[in-house]
Order: sequence, then structure tokens, then C-alpha cells
Amino acid sequence: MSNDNQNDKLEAVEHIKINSNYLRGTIVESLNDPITGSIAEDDTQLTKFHGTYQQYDRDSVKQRQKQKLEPAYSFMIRARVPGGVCTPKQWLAIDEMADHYANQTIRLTTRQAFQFHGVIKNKLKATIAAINSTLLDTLAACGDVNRNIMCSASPEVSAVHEHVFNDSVAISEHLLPQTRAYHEIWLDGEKVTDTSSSTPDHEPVYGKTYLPRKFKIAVVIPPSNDVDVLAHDLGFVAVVENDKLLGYNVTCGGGMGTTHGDPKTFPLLAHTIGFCTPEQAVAVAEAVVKTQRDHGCRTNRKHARFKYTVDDHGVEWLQQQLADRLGYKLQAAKPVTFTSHGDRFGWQQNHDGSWNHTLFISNGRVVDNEQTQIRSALKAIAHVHQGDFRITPNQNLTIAQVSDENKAAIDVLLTQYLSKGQASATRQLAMACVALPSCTLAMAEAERYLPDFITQVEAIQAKHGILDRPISIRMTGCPNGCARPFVSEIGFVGKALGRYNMYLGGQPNGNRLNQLFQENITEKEILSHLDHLIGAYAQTGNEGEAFGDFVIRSGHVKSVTHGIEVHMVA
Ligand code: SRM
Ligand code: SF4
Repeated sequence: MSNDNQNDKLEAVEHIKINSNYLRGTIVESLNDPITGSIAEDDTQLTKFHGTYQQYDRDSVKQRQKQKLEPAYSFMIRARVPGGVCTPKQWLAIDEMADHYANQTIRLTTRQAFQFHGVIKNKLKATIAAINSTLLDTLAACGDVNRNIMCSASPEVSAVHEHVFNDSVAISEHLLPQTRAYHEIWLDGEKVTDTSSSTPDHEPVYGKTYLPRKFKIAVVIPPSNDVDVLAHDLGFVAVVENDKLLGYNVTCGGGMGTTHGDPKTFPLLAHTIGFCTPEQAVAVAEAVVKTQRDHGCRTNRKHARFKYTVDDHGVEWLQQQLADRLGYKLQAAKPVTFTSHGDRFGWQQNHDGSWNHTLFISNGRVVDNEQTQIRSALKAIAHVHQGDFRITPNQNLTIAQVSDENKAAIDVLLTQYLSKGQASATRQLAMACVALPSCTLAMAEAERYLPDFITQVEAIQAKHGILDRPISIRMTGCPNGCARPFVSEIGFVGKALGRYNMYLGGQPNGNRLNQLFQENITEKEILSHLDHLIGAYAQTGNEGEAFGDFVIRSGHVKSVTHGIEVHMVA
């Protein structure tokens, strides 16, 4: 259905976009309002397109209510960092901003970007301007547009990495919104009004109402599936032969977000719909985005992601849409194999002889505290490092392109600041979303709880003699799926404080969705199930068999073939 037919029952956000004059709304007035730490409600939708979300400290809400104070409003700012790559100079600037404007932490995200939390309204503009002065920006980091593009983070795996990374950046740049509102509001750019300017704003890809919903793209170089490409609206899977990039398999229609108790919402894995050459990738991305722009649902945001458009219309319809828009058909997809979706830690040598060191960062939170000096470590390393940093899709950080001469200096700093033992294989793979206290949608803890929870899982693994076997565990504070829990071997999705749905059976390469195993259970119940399952896995798991495969073979859950089966208790 084209969105032209939907006007009478459009979602409220659609009207906000239409009336916003290309994402301006009353953001400037809201920022200048001294009475409140918040912004007008409609503007909270529009600022997302500019890379910032209004939040409030959920820990202090009750206390502030008693004091008759409004919630402690602040803003999360998300930068756009295509492929997660930034320079040491940019890192140092980001580090300084964390102190100056935010809550003294940098949060690496599951999509290779970084976030600041706790930025108060009167520092918002200065913070966004400061991010821009580092030659990074926040434009389209959130909102109903294409978001930060992910790209495999390990340059060591392939000689084609640079080519693939450059293609990712080209797609990212091509799909950026063109409105000048961003520069006008945050960087004091020249004011443009829709009617008076001789060159009014124009959105060649998106049009005035942008997309029906957020849109996400990942580019991956097999055999690693570090980006979880099938969890994305659109994916490009590099096909490499004899160290040469032939092109990309194109995948469409993946996504994680669901709503508890609403069976019409479910996660989906993307379909492979064809193959394109590297030169065609930007045009293919544009054609896919425009298909979603014109056919995505604008009357129900819970059904508005591209995954539902593809699921509703089918793959053949999509292939025809693309052929009509591109003027040619995609070629047949080529065979590719994925082996894992985690990161490779420690030192790895690149094909060109330089080195990368990937550091485990617990849930991506770069902070100094009693447990870790990771923030100081990275600051010291940034002062001597001459290559670049790469935020990985698993919330970790790679110190990349290190020369032989520089490697020793970085090793000294790693030992000086991070001498504690290596995290277990399961901890290294684990991810949690931000959740409480900043996420307004969280129903349960995730980032603050996962480290202690993993300690208990490690004890169970040790008890059964398999502490060295990695099991991918992902936890989110609600079913939106920000840590991609539905492709992990064990997923925990928050239901209420201290209660989670438990999912089992993802594949360690991100190729299979897991399935609901137990609903709404407490830590005690979870640990008891884990003791039983991990014990059985230790005793009866086959040689080399992954935990996710074992729980299916042993009948604890079924092998899911369509997302609709994910929430059916096995
Ligand atoms: Fe997410 C909303 C954090 C990756 C699915 N996500 C949010 C918000 C902005 C809450 C809100 O709307 O008010 C969270 C802010 C929390 C905070 O305090 O910082 C939030 N999402 C995150 C991050 C920071 C999680 C993390 O721990 O790293 C990730 C930022 C990525 C980035 O740099 O752009 C993040 N979010 C994801 C992913 C994973 C991915 O994209 O690979 C997903 C699942 C994939 C997908 O989109 O299907 C994801 N986030 C959602 C959804 C559900 C979307 C849906 O289709 O239903 C929401 C809620 C929404 O959009 O209505 C959401
Ligand atoms: Fe917030 Fe839910 Fe995303 Fe976690 S999964 S960050 S709780 S929206």
C-alpha cells in the first residue's frame, strides 16, 4: 500500500514531521525556554533526527516528585560514526567533552557509535557544536531516517576492508538528510525558511515526511558476522574472491524490536535478495530506502519497520520494486559463510603488517571506577597512537593500524592501566543495552546488572567444567532489542524490575533467531534453569557443538524459521 492512501489515519509523528518545516519545529524556542529543563513534546520527536533524545533520571523520580520538582531532565546525544572509525585526536576531544558536558562517561553502542548521557538542556547546543568541531556529527544518528551505518570492524580479516569501509561511508553520506535545519539550529548556520528562501530545503531521497520509521544498514565481510547483518533493514555482504571484492549480496527485512503481549510484533532475520557490484551499492541502498519510504506503514508505528513491509509484500515484490527503480535486476546471490558474531580480542596482525588490539569494554561503558581504568587507558593510548580507533558492533574498541614501532609503547600502557586478568569467553561475548536509569523505555535493568549476572553464569560454567566455552548471552531492559538479544544463544528481555523473559537457541554466527523458553522469571529461577541446561550441555553436548545448537537438538526449544515463532513457548 502506498502511503498516499493512508493520510486520514496517519500516526501523530507523521503530522509532526509534515508540519516541522524539514525538522525545525520549535526546537530553537524549546532550547531557549528557561522555565523547564525539558523541551516541547513535539520537539522531542524532532530532536531525534538531530541525534539527541530527551531523558530523565529514573532513579530520582520519586524523590523529586515528593519535593514537587519536575523530573531531572537531561539529554542523551548519539554521534554518527560510520563503521565506528575515529582518530586518536577525535577520541581525546570526545573524552574531554564527557567531562565538560556529560556524565564523565562515553558509551560505545551496539551500532558502533558513541553516546553521551546526562547533558542538560543549556549545554545541549554547545555539546553538539563541540562534536561537530571534531569533524564528527550527530545528524541522523536517530529519527526516521537511515542511521549510523555499521561495517565489519576488523581490518585484519581482509585486504578488501578499506574498499568495503569506503563503500559504507559512501552509502552513509548519500543517505544523509539534506535539510539545513541541523546547521541552522546547532551550528548557527544561515536561517532558511520554507517559503522565503530562494533555495528552499529539499529532501531528494526522503521527501518531506522522511521514512515511516528508523532504518538501519550494515556492511559485513564474511566469515565474521560481527555486525549481525541479518538483524538489519538492509545489509551488504561482501563477496570476496582471491582478495578482490566482487560485490555484495544484498539482504533485506531484518529487525529485532517487539512489544510484550503483541503477537503482531516479532523479530525477523533478513532475506538475501540478490547481488550487486560495488559500483551499484549506493544506488541499491537508495532504491531500497525509497521503497520503504513509499510503501512502509505510516498508520501504525508498531508495524512501520521495513521488516514488516518485506514480510507483508514478499521478496519477489521487493525484487521487482528494485528492478523498476534501478532499471536492472539484481544478479543471483553468491554463496557466503558466516562463522561468528563476536570480536577477536588482543593483538591481531593485519594483511599489511600493521597491528590491531581489541579491548573488551564491559557493555561499552568507558568509565574509570574501582573495577576499571579503561577511560584513562584509552586517553593515554590516544596520546601515543598514530592509527585509528574502531568501535566494534559488540560495544568494544579496537586500537587499529598500529605500527611495529608503536606496538611496544601501547603494550606498556595496556599493562599499566589494565593489568587485571582477561574476561572469560562468555563475558567477552556478552552484551547489555543501556536500560536504567537513562532509558525511558526500560522495564528492567540491563547494563548495570549484566556484569554481576555473568559472574554467576561463570560460576555455573566453572562448576560444570566448561568455563572456557563461549556462550553468547545478551540482555535488554525491554523487548525493543537494542543489544540484539533475539540472535543470541541465550537472550534475556526485561519484563519488570528483576524479571525477564528467557530465550534460547540462537546460533553463534547470528544466522538463527532464538525462541522463548521461560516467561517473566526471576534471577533465582534463571540461575536454576541455567544450572540444569549448562550441566546437560557439559555432559551431553557433542564435540564442538554450540550451546545454541545443543538446546535445539535436546528439545528445549525449536529451531525458529520465522520470527512469529520466537514468542511461542516451545
Ligand atoms: Fe535502541 C530505542 C539505545 C541499538 C531497537 N534505543 C532506543 C532508545 C533511544 C530509547 C528511546 O527511544 O527513548 C534507547 C536509549 C537508551 C539510552 O539511555 O541510551 C536505545 N539502541 C540503544 C543503544 C544505545 C543500545 C546500546 O546499549 O548500545 C544502541 C544505539 C545504536 C546506535 O548507535 O545507533 C541501540 N536499538 C538498537 C538495536 C541494535 C541494532 O540496531 O543493531 C535495535 C534492534 C534492531 C532494530 O532496530 O530492529 C534497537 N531501540 C530499538 C527500538 C525498537 C525498534 C522497533 O523496530 O521496534 C527502540 C524503540 C523505538 O524505536 O520505538 C529503541
Ligand atoms: Fe532501552 Fe529497551 Fe533499548 Fe534497552 S532495549 S536501551 S531498555 S529501549
